[in-house]
Amino acid sequence: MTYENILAETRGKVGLVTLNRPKALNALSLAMMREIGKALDAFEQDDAIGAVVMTGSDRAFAAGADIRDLQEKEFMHLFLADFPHGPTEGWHSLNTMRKPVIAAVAGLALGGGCEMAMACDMIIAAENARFGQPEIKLGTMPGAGGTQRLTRTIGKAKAMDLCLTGRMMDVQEAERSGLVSRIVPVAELLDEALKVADTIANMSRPVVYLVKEAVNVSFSSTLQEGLRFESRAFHSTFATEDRREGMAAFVEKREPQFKHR
Ligand code: DAK
Repeated sequence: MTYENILAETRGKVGLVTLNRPKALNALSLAMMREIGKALDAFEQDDAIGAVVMTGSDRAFAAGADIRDLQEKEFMHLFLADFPHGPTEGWHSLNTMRKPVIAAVAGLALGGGCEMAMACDMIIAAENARFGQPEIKLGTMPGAGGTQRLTRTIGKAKAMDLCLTGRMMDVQEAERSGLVSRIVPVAELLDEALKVADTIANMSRPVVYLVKEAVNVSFSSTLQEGLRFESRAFHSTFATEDRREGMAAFVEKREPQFKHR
């Protein structure tokens, strides 16, 4: 399938979504968000794909929601569409998909761009990456996770600092704060992200789903509830063929052949 604002392709078992509005620093137009949603849905449904990488250009992952799109919007439109969570708005797929999504971020990840990266399952960042929630400078505020995912990830002090001043943080600060899992040179970003995604895609898919779900449960549960969920999920891996294969392969000193069953 071809799109106007993104490129969607496969690299082996990995789906790759590249945001492709370079002149607008990949500002997330509504059309682009819908295309992202469609591409993610297609990868989610494709049995040959085990993980997804989402990336932008060397200069910008995404400089936020497209301000020109937002400029004319009124309360009632946003409310009735449940923007950005409504099923047609693209974010929906990112929030609900079971296959892991890696954000490979170079350059700017601002506003909705930072929020989209945080909605992914991990962020691998290039040395030139910068993150921020500058909405306050536009007289509005983050609306897709900037006050929630960011605070849970980097803590109240830094989240307040970023959301109230609109300043950007560089990649070192982002890594120190726990927002970014790895920092790599710009030229190596995509290869590294694809390599990590390929590693995940070669694991047992049902177990990958369980791990992702369990980590995400920690955001919405008490520790007791989360530990209970985790132990039940762990028990259920013993109902898979892949768990049997993984342990047999270890004992027999060979690579496991997971069948995603
Ligand atoms: N929207 C539209 N166009 C943008 C853009 C954006 N967010 N960011 C950059 N561009 C465009 C610029 O207009 C310019 O276009 P031309 O003038 O060449 O046509 C081109 O990209 C290059 O930008 P600059 O010339 O400004 O480049 P600089 O290097 O000088 O500056 C910059 C880069 C990123 C610092 C600057 O462009 C900038 O401040 N951009 C705006 C960043 C920003 O404020 N982002 C947050 C947008 S608000 C919601 C959920 C989510 C959201 C909202 C609501 N609800 C649930 C209701 C999300 C909101 C946002 O993300």
